[in-house]
Amino acid sequence: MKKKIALITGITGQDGSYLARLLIKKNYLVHGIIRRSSSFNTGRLEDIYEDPFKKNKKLILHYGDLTDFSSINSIIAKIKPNEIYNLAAQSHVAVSFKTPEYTTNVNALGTLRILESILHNNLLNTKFYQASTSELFGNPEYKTQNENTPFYTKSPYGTSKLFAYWITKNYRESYGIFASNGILFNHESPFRGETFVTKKITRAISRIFFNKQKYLYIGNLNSKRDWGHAKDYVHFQWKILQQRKPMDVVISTNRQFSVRQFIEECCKFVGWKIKWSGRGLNEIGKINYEGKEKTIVKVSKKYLRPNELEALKGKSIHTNKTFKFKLKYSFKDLVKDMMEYDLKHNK
Ligand code: NAP
Ligand code: F7E
Repeated sequence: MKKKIALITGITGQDGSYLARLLIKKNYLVHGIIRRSSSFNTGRLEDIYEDPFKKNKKLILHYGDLTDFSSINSIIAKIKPNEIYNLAAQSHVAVSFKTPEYTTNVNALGTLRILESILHNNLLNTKFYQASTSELFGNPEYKTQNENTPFYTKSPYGTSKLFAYWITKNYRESYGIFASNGILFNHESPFRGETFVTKKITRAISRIFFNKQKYLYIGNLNSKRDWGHAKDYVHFQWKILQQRKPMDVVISTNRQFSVRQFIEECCKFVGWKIKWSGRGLNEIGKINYEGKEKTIVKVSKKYLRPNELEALKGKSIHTNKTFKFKLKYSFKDLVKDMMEYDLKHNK
């Protein structure tokens, strides 16, 4: 049987690397778009990376950039994918306040460029997945969020993804493209970028444990998120494109924890109990270390955002019901997986 062909934008990122593994396992021929960078950016793909001269490859990488229509269009025209997963993005919310125009170009116009390319090449049977986000929500009146919750974005990142959400829907309704939005809540893993809060914490606690770092400098300790595991969530990305009809769907764990609780859980993992004192920017976290109190967490205004999305909690009904896939990782399992990896790699 002919192999299905998938194209993943953002294949070098956290989700892209897990999704590529999953699709290879499912016998797809996977193509990925990578950006030119001054050093290798394929670190997350190491175990599936294949020599470009090898025959019968399962993974083929192409240079391209979401800000450059000609690169995107020529790749799509050449490989004619059955499924496109648009995971590429300037995905950091705090950074989007510093680079709003670039963030919009990649996340909003980049999505439009792919949809236009599908149309131009008359690939109306190609299925399209858009990596939408819980950052579309944000009105504190709604304590939990699902597909019916009104959007209220609070950052250039969120607003760029709002455009991408709607343009995906517009092209579905206008041209009949099988185009779906996966509205995914935060998902993490050992492969999470080092400047996102979970990875920053697991890495810092591991390094403090090995006396390689003194403090974890952190922003809003009270911010709450619904954290899942990326390995679980890429299954949904694939499942969403395997449905009979395109859809816009929320994926979440329906549980919520604060940044403070995440730190406490990581400390617990290495046998430390953290005690908090002070308030606001003066708040610190101490542990008992060889009979003495030792400060390991300090709050820094550097990590506060111009506009914060204080709390997110999903109310997904689809994970088990529609997709028949049970989440394998709980909050504790996620912390364990990330801490084990960082303790091993920071020793
Ligand atoms: P990530 O680790 O930051 O990966 C982003 C990917 O996009 C990387 O491969 C990056 O390449 C690539 N990229 C960035 N700018 C690009 C450009 N101009 N042209 C081509 N590629 C570009 O993000 P992630 O956590 O895997 O998330 C995947 C997608 O889901 C993103 O769209 C994100 O916004 C969205 N999302 C994520 C979450 C989450 O909690 N993780 C939740 C909801 C939605 P480099 O490796 O070269 O930087
Ligand atoms: O922040 C707070 C911060 O940067 C989580 C992206 O994948 O998920 C991600 O966006 C919370 C925020 O993720 C620090 O203020 C405190 O309230 O890990 P984060 P995010 O902003 O939720 C969504 C769903 C996406 O779509 C995005 O692509 O933690 N926080 N102190 C901090 N955050 C960071 N980064 N660093 C801190 O020191």
